[in-house]
Amino acid sequence: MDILILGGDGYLGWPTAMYLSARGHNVTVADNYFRRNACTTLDVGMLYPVPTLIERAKIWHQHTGNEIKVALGDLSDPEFMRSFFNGRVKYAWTATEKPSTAQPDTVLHYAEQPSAPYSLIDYKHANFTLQNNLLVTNNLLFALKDYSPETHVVHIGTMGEYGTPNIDIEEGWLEIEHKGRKGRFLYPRQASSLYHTSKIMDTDLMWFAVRMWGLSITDLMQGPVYGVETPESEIDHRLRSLFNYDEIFGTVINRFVVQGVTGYPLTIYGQGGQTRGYLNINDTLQCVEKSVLTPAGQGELRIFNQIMETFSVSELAELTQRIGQARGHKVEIQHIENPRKEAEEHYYNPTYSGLVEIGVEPHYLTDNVMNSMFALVETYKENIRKDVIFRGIRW
Ligand code: USQ
Repeated sequence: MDILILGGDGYLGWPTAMYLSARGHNVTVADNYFRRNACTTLDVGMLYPVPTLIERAKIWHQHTGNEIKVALGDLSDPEFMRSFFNGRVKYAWTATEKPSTAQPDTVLHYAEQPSAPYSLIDYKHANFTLQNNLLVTNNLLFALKDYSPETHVVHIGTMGEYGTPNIDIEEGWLEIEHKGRKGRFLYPRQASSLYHTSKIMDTDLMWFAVRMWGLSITDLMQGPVYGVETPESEIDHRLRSLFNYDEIFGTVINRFVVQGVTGYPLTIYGQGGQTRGYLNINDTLQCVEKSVLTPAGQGELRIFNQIMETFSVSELAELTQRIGQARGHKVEIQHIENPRKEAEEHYYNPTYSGLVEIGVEPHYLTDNVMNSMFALVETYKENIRKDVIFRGIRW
C-alpha cells in the first residue's frame, strides 16, 4: 500500500513509518518539526538526541534498502496538505530519482499537538493547539473530498475524549432510547484539557465528512503510551523514537521510570486514583497496522478504543517502585498537589475488544517490560535533567 504519515517525526509517527516500511508498504512521512521545535523552545530536555527526519530516513535506507520519503512542511497550510493528493508534492528526501505520484491508499493522521499541559500553558498555546489540530484535520478532509475520497484515514484520537463518566465507556457509539424512540450517537464526550477537547472536535469534523462526502475513517481512541524500543529501532539506536520525560510531553509511565532512575520522588498528582487505559508503543504499531489492513467502509466512521489494560496512577507508582528498588534505585513515592483539574477517584470501565477482534495481540506492562525500560533509561542517566521534571502548569 501507499501510506502517507502526517506527523511522521513524532513519538509514534516515526516508529510507525519504520514498522510499515519493514512490512513492504511504500511510506511517505510529512512533518514540520513542531515537536522538536517546541521541545527546544520550552527547554524540556530529551533523554537523548535524535537525528533529523532526513538523517533517520537515510539510516533506515542504509540498513534495509527500504525508502521512506520525507516531505517537510506545515500541514495546517492547505496547499502543503493538498500537494500529497494533486501531484505537486516536493520531497525533501527520497532514495529514488522519481518518486511515485500515486495518491495514498491510507493516510495516518498523527499531525497534532499532543500534550494536555501544553494546551493550557496560556491562551497562546491553547490557540496554537486548536488552530493546528483543527486546521490539519479540516485540510485533510477537504483534500480527500476534492481529490481522493477512497483513501482510508486512520486518525489517532484519545480515550480522554470520553473523560471519566460514571457509566461504562463504549467503543465510540452509544445506543440511546429517549421517549420511546431509539438512535445511535457518538458516545458523550467531556474532556479535561483543551488538547483533549481538540480531539473531540476532530471526531466531530470527521463524522461530518463521513456523513456528507462518504469518506472512510478509523478513529483510534488511544490511552497514554509507554515504551521506546520497537523491533525496527533495535537495528540501530539512532532510529529510536524521541523520548520525553518532562511534565509537558512525557507520558506518566515514561516519566516514572526516569524519576525512578534519577532518584526523583515519583510525582503522583493528587490522590493517584486517576485510572486510564495504557498501551505499549509496540501495540500502537500493531493497532495501526491492523486498522490499515482492514479499512473502514466508505461512509463509515469506525471507532476503536486503543488500550490494552487499565491502571491507576498509584498502581503505576507502586510498580515503578518495586522494579526500581530491585534494580538498586532509591524510589520514593510522593503525592503532590494536582496541577490538573481531573477526578482523582472515579468509576472507569471502558470496552476495548474491537482491535483484538481484528487481530491485535496485546503486550502487557509486565515486570520484564518495566525492567527493559529501566535498563534503557539507565544507559542515559547522565542526560536526565531534574529541573524539567515538574514545573506545575496549572489548569
Ligand atoms: N499524572 C501523574 N503524574 C505525572 C504525570 C501524570 O499523576 O507525573 C497523571 C495525570 O494527572 C493523568 C494520568 O497520570 O491523570 C495520565 O497522564 P499523562 O500525562 O500520561 O497522559 P495525558 O495527559 O492524559 O495525555 C497522554 C498523551 C495524549 C493522549 C492521552 C491519552 O500525552 O496525547 O491523548 O495520554 S488519555 O489519557 O487516555 O486521554
